[in-house]
Amino acid sequence: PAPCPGTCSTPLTNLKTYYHQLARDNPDVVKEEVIGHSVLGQEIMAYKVTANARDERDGDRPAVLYDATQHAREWISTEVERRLFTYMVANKKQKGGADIKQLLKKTELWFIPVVNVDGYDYTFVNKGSRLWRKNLRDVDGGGFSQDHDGVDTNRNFPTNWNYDLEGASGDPANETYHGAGPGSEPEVQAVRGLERRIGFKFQIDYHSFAQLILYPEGWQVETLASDSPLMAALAGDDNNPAVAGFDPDVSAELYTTNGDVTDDALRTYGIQSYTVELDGGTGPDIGGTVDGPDSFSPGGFVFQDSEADVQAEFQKNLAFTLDLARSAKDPENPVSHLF
Ligand code: 0X9
Ligand code: ZN
Repeated sequence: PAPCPGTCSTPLTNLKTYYHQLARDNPDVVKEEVIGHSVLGQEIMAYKVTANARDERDGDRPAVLYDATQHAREWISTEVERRLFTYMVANKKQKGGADIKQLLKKTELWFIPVVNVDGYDYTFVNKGSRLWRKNLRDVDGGGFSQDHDGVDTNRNFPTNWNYDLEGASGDPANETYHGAGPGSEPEVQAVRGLERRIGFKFQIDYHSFAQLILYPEGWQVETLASDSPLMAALAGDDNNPAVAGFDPDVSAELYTTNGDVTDDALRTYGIQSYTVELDGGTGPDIGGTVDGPDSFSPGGFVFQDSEADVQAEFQKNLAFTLDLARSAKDPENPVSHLF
């Protein structure tokens, strides 16, 4: 199928409208921003949630970045991110319990709902594009084709880009094609531009579907031991993980990848950056696909079939999200629901 971002599908437009309306209705705590444009020229959005969002200068308070959907097909990451954002805004006045009111006075929470906007759009075109992962870069200039185009943005970050091509590829046909050069992709530049400008204390980059909490480094097998006891402590251990049922680990333990966002964020900007691999669910695919879900089995990238399941995935992840937000003001003395 041919890509037709911005015209052939509505989910991205609907998502944008959803975030925009919450921003418009809550100008006290939300500021909306365009942080860059995709390969096909679509806007990449970010939302800052903090007290007096529009008067406070960006980055004046300790900040945390939550971003989602580098990989187009990982729809659960988009939906969990949406609910995290909604939760923070909806509870802006809450003093008891999680005390979001106080949290927003002390910290800035930033959300990038969809890093790979073109790719996300593309997964809604039809069955043949539902499992697309990369961006929509026309690598060979001959018109976009699934066979030999697209860059995996999570292999395109400059830190250790092309180091040994472990878990990354120089072949445009490959699912993990790393791009023409370090940071060549505009989606990557948009994320890095925000990282550089704000200087986040923590980051979560949401993916699916391995149920993991991963932390740097992940670029070579020799880095199997983390040099960040703080990140490890916040992630928890196998018996007591920060997200129930997930395995915390150094990311090289999963597999090495040259040029992922977390290694780059830590090494370039000192951001303690996690990959959280959500549970992709096991139910039938509910579509958004033009042809419908009949006899179509996208395996672990299935989108949960009920709002209750998506809500449960969000609920399960909320505590860790809040841990990082609460720890941002003094990372040396982290706050965790685990200890
Ligand atoms: O491969 C990825 O980019 C992530 N997994 S996914 O299945 N969502 O594609 C994990 C990246 C974690 N980083 C390292 N293992 N270095
Ligand atoms: Zn992913």
